[in-house]
Amino acid sequence: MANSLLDLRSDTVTRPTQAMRRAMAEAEVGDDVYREDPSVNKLEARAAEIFGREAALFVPSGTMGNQTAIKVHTHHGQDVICEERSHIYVAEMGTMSAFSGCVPRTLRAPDGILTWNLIEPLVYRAAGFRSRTGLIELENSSNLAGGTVYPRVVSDEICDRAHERDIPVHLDGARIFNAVLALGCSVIELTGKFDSVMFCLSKGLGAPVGSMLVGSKPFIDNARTVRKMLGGGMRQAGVLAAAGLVALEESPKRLHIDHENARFLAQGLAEIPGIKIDPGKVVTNILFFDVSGTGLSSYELSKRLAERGVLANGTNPRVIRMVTHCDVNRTGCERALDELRGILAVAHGAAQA
Ligand code: TLP
Repeated sequence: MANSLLDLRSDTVTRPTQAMRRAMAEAEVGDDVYREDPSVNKLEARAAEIFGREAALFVPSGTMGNQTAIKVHTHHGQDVICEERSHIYVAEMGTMSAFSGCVPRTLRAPDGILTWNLIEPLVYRAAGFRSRTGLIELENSSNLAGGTVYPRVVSDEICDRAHERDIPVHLDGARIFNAVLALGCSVIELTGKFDSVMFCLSKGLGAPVGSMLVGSKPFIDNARTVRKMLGGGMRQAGVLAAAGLVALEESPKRLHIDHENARFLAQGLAEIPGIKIDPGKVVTNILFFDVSGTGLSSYELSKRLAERGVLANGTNPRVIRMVTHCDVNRTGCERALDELRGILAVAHGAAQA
């Protein structure tokens, strides 16, 4: 990997494996809008089985999966309670308002992990005075809070209390297999109480395209209609589903490598003067670190890293995010740390001269 580009910007950058490419080339296909694509049908059946649900739906992206779920669960004018760093609020282009007519009711939780105690004061179900709570949304792992995870008791309690009030709960499980690994439980144990779950075949699982929505049969029937409204009826999508099936069966087995590499990076970063990170908080494949003590902004540091072939995004002027994935190995992580040390040595040398 010495001279090649090392891409730590996201786990969305992975390239399909040989097995995925072979499966894509050989995929049986049909028109999925007629529900005649055998590869899509197989993927949906398998996803439903793994999540212990009645049905599943293949969607082009995590964003479409989340926004489809919001549309199915809510009515115009309702609130969606979510954490202030949640992807549905920060990075889905205001679609919950533009498409579903909902108001994001956000709050900040330590490490991005909401609890029922934090949520309860925001819940409003009576008619007449305020917009009503239409949906609660959790994200596990919580991307922009640093890949943190919801302990099962916490998310179970939120679902139970919400259901007592007839409020549905949607899970953005873009990286649910990372969360499951970090928590040491099964997918069904961790997600069983949610009304709907979105998870990504791309990202950590390495498929080139695609996400899944899982839930009850009536929910998925409605979601299929909404997916078409959004232009997500994909016809011969079996070429993509075939890669997704390989990702679903094979990739969860190797995610521990990404978690180990993220921890290794975090420990190395913590030893670099001027960089702040708590390696103890890095439990999945995402890490954020504060570079303000280095004398360089995150953007300047990212730029200098890129000049040395290491890509990592500044998320605000002080903070850089790195994400490990199947196209990054331990040597790559060592290289990222070496390049960072080299850049800072040059910068500090220049400052002293
Ligand atoms: N996350 C991307 C960016 O959009 C921030 C990334 O690089 O991490 N939910 C979560 C928790 C996500 O992190 C993402 C993508 C999505 C949903 C959306 O998935 P896509 O990109 O498939 O629409």
